[in-house]
Amino acid sequence: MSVSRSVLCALLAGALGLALALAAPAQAQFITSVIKGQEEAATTYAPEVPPPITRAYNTKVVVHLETREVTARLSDGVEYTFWTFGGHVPGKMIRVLEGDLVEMHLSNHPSSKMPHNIDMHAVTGPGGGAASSFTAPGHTSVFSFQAINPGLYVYHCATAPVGMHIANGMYGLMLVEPRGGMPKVDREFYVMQGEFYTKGIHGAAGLQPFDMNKALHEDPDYVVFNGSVGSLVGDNALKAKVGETVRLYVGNGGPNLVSSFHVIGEIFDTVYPEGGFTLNHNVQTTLIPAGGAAMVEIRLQVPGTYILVDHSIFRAFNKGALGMLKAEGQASETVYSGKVLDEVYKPEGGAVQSTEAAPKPLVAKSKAERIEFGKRTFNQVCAACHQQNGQGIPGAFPPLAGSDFLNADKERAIGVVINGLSGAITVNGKPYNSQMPSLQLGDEDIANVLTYVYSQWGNKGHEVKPEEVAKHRKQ
Ligand code: HEC
Ligand SMILES: [Cu+2]
Repeated sequence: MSVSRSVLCALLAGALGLALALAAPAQAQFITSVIKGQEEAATTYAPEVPPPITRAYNTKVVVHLETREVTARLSDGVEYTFWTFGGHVPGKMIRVLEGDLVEMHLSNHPSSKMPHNIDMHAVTGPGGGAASSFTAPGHTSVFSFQAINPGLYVYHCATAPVGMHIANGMYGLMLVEPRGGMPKVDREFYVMQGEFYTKGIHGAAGLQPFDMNKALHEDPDYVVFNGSVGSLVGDNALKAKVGETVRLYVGNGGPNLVSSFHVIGEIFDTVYPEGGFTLNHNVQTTLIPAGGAAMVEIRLQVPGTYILVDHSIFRAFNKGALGMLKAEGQASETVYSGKVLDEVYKPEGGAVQSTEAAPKPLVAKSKAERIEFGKRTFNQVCAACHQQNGQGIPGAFPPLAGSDFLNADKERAIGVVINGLSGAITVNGKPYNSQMPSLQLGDEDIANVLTYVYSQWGNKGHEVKPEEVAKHRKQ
């Protein structure tokens, strides 16, 4: 009994050793691979995908990305100030080869109000590069990494408040192509989902500011592909021919929602779930997590218009997560016999009903209670930028702790929290020239949060009453 067991153990150990020996060389090969020469990365705006890499060696790939804050169309009649990598949402797609040395140059355009950085999920290293790429407006940061693991990876900004930078559109995809290349297909497209949280409801016209509260509640007004409603609809539809194979590189920037990615009228012949290389076949809908990606492949057999959706279906028909893939060519009546209608498809946008009721504010009965309620609001809303200890972040967010600016003028402080603040200011002798958004807080909340702030960190201890906030609004 004990003999046969030890024989079995020896056999197992031998088999394991053999497996390890077989696996080891391939691993070792690319990590220590020689880097030959240097080239500029091929990058593309969605829905274009950079061409397949045909090199049979590793090189240093130089990637230039520029962060820019731009006001552009979110939907018909609706504008939004996007924070972007490369001026568009999603950011430019980057394609490198497994084992390449990637040298990232991140430039923040001088017109930016905010510092930005980049967390690349393809990076093996702390913060995915974020710690090495914090970049003030008008500066460039450089860092490099080896693309060790093949796959499809999200990159995004990770500057505080991280959620706000992502919610404003700071994400894109990087493909680390496996050695030997991806299998050949006829067409490749780049599609990335993301949500937007606006002060007005879906369809409300004009320039819409970011709404922090809706973002906290994960309740977006817009869920879109490639940065705007209709970016892949009508004339902008993806186009292919019957008989062709199509691969979609699909990312999800979030910041909050998981996508149930589906193409109406098609079945994914192959899915690379989560952007890795365990293949799945014959899939109807694939989950793409926030901050994740997948490759899906379709062979087009029947002409017509196929609709890309997030199958959390109100998002598709009421919030914008709808695109089109048009296939032209010969009908195949065996595969599909019905009449195929190809007409302009009008999503229901604009007519969304809202029954949003304003939440009841916390009404404080004493100064102590006001401070207690204000602390909650501070931690939920203000701490993302000014930090929980009120110290702020040098060069980006001014301190509230011992702030001469705050303590000098209570009326002005009320105005800052009601309206937000932009332009050059000096706090405790240090210059700031950035932007605080209007946070859409009610009178009670503002009174509470400012009373809390004044009660902390050596500040002057003023109480701010809701009546004072209301009075200030009327001025
Ligand atoms: C998204 C980031 C952000 C959030 C959230 C935010 N602020 Fe600010 N705040 C800023 C920035 C940036 C400035 C400086 C603006 C400038 O340079 O003109 C600022 C300036 C201020 C100032 C004046 C300067 C000073 O240090 O005294 C006050 C007061 C202030 N904020 C209070 C608040 C309060 C209270 C909250 C929460 C209700 C809040 N802020 C939330 C970014 C933010
Ligand atoms: Cu950013």
